[in-house]
Amino acid sequence: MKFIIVIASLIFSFQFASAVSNESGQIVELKVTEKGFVPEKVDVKPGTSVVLKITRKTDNTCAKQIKISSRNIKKDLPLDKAVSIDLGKLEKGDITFACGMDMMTGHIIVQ
Ligand SMILES: [Cu+2]
Repeated sequence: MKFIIVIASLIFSFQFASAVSNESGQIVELKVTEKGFVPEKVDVKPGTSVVLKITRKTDNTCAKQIKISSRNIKKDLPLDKAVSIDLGKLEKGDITFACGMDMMTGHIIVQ
């Protein structure tokens, strides 16, 4: 329920961003396929509020969890069901995400 409100308010702020404020937000969609996390690299601008939306599309993967060590986040990824992770406003740097065993990784590059 909380995620729905977050997403709804993000969509709302997108639509009115230019008129009301210069706050920027972005929903980053990731998929888990046989190749791993797709896309493997995501570029965002510093100061952007990011919500990750991850959908696992295959059972043929070890990435049935996503782990973001720098944020102490570990979440199960059910098949074909989008999981949202609100990362808040991102500062310059590199956020690494991985499967539960750190075998498959990807990056959010903030620059
Ligand atoms: Cu793994």
